[in-house]
Amino acid sequence: QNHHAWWRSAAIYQVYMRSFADGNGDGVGDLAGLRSRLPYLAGLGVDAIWIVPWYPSPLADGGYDVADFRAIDPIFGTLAEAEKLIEEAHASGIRVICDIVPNHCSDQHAWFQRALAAQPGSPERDLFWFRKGRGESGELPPTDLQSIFGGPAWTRVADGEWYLHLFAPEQPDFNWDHPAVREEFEDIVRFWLDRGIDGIRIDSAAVLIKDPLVSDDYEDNEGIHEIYQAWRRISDTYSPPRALIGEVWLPDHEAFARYLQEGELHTAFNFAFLGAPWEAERLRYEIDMTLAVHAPVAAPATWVLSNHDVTREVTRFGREATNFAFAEKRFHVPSDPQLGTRRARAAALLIMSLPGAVYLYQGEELGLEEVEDLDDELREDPMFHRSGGIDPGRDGCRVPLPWSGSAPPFGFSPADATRDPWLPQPAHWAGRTVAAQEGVPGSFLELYREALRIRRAESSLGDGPMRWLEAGPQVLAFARDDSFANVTNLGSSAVPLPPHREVLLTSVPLNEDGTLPSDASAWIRLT
Ligand code: ISL
Repeated sequence: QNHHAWWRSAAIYQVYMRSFADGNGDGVGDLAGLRSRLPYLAGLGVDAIWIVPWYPSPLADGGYDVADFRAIDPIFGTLAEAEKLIEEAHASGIRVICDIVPNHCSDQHAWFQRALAAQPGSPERDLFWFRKGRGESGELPPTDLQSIFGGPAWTRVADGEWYLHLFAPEQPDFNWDHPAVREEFEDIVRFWLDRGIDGIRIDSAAVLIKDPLVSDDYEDNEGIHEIYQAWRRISDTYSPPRALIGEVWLPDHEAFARYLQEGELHTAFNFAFLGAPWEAERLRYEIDMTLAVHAPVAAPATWVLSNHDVTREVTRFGREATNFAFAEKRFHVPSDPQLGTRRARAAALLIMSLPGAVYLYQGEELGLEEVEDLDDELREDPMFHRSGGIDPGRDGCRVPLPWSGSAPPFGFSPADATRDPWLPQPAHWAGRTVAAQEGVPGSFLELYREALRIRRAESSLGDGPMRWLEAGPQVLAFARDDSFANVTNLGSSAVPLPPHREVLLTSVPLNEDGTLPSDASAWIRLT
């Protein structure tokens, strides 16, 4: 590992392009919109953007159903525009990460269409997982495996065979035992690196290898590491070096760390804070565990408060009892937006001062909450549809961003737009727009901007050591070097700050007596 590589300390901003900015007025975010907002991102102070899949796709899973891995969906623009974006982002000092989805493709992908047209047992079908069903006439799926989005993981085709899909039926799984699949993806990796991409986010990275007839266990199987070792050999031939970032969602820490060993991925998302309640002891445990997992493989830790798959943190932290990004989606629990906002601000200062890289999800910097009252007819997520509506799905964190103005589309689309935003924005977002927060002291946006500015200026922030400081039971306090410390108070009463020379930034104003209020965080210069 290169100890000064940019991804070890970066603040990486996730762009959910459909909902970021709409340049052509069709109600869907696009490359033109993103390009026009690069000055905003540069002003925010992020080091890189990660763009979720931008490939041609029927959007059965928001673009994670890819029909062609070497092109751009016309709804977003063209390949030439993507290349322009990369160039312009680089000129603004922003690196670009694209999202590769190796586990599956769209059912509209040419390979799957050819497999459907071919005979059972044909080489075309061997690129996927086609199998005969059980029962007298094969009317039962080959196994009882359930898909991650709910319902059977097998779907039957016209000639009676079944194919495997760990996610939606529109997302057939590739057969990674087949050399043609491996070669194809190595070529796709080269294709994007050749276009100047600085890093690749690898979707569902741990589930590629499986033998569904033998076992229901598709996570972290034998042979998975060779795939990424081969990708690493490819990325190592590029200069400057490119980052391989895994979405490695595994409960077993040692198994997780194996993806980060020498010669494999550079870094992976740490989702520990997505499932952790707002509770000091638990967060301290997650922090210690995260650092302990990364240390032996010399990989940078990463911190994530939200992404396009989970309930937004303002809503999560506004719930007294839990902060379970997934469970609470199924069992609606009321949320106090004031409390959630306060805690989300403190959480932001916490993660931005911990060792390693941070991933920020668009809208997080505006303090947006989950939109929970979307009409069922508007919900697109297969998680909602496949669960029969029991799970509201992930649309509520994917609502188009409010940029300016007092009414929808809040500058998301141009004034002469022909369509409304693809998901409706709440009217009260008038107070959350970029324009409403820009330059307003104490706004959510200005807190993020100032935190990112200090993060860049302070050499002890980002990757590097930390040490815990003595603090009360509901308080997390740690120093990054002899001069910088963070104190986060998760308790219900105010606490004194340790001796300090200067207060650099606080999530809410300190009390008059200089103490740190409850649910607040402070960055201080130690004496
Ligand atoms: O398995 C899970 C929960 O039980 C999830 O963690 C799942 O593996 C993970 O969310 C994968 O997510 C990624 O791939 C999906 C896509 O829908 C998501 O948006 C993406 O982030 C399928 O491509």
